[in-house]
Amino acid sequence: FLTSENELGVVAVAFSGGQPKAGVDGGPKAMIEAGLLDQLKSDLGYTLHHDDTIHSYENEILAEDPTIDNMKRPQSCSNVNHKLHTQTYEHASQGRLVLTLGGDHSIAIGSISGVSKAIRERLNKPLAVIWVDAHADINTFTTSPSGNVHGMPVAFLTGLCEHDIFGWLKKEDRIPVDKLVYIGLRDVDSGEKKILRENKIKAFSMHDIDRHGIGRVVDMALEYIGDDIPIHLSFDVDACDPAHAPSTGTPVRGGLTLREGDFICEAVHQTGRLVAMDLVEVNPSILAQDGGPDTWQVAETVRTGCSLVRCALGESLL
Ligand code: 6HN
Ligand code: MN
Ligand code: MN
Ligand code: MN
Repeated sequence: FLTSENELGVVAVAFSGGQPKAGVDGGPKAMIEAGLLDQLKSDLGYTLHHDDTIHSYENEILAEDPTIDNMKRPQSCSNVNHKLHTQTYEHASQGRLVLTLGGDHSIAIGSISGVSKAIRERLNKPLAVIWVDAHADINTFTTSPSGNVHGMPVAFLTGLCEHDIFGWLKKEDRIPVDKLVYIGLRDVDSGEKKILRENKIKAFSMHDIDRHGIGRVVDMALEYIGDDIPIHLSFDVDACDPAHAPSTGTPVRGGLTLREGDFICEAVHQTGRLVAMDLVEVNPSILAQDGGPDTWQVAETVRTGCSLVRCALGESLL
């Protein structure tokens, strides 16, 4: 077994500095208040290792944090991710499954590199990453059209881009490009497409899901990773269609149904090789379609996030 049975480390990361829209730091609180952690405890039988703190990193967004090389708030993003890296590393090196609740997707820089380090030390294996997202989040600071760090985490994690500001991210804690696989892509920048092509990165778009069905796509993704490799599932709620997850910073139409999202999580759970999950980009302050407050749509997004986590942690097992 890759993790000790039913031991779960939880890191709740209230951070929004990787993108410009206020409120995504409220994601963890909303999911926890909706009962997520209680369900994991009482319904799924996990022993939770959580300091009962939603770590607010909003106060670590520095007042003075000028753009460097097209990266917005680079020092704040780096500081927060370095702390998070230490937290996921500590959980994973104890053999716990690690659940990171975001926050914007820039936090995957810390969560994945921390788990990767622990898995290498404990098991002497690389870490595979299944990145479920409408976006590829693989812009370098050079290709990024926005300068938002939440569009760049995969570039830093794979070493396709390096910067002194993320100097704490060590080579040996990176993830190999050939153990990375995407599911759900439908809004990929032209610079990112070039990066995906040139590095032969495995990616299943919504088009592939339409063509083959979600079952076959997930099988192909898991076959690609290989049999005995630990998996980190990084799930951006915007992979799901805005019908199910409208309250997110960068929604894109034509996404996964709730069942397709849940199915991915269930299938990854069934491998028995899930060692960590991120659930990110739930923004309870974003009210869909700019049509004014619609608390139902916010609640729906939170419910979707909670459902994805429960499925990845085994809820659907009969
Ligand atoms: N996310 N590709 C766009 C950018 O700004 O680089 C969007 C990124 C979205 C990031 O959803 O985690
Ligand atoms: Mn915590
Ligand atoms: Mn993302
Ligand atoms: Mn996204």
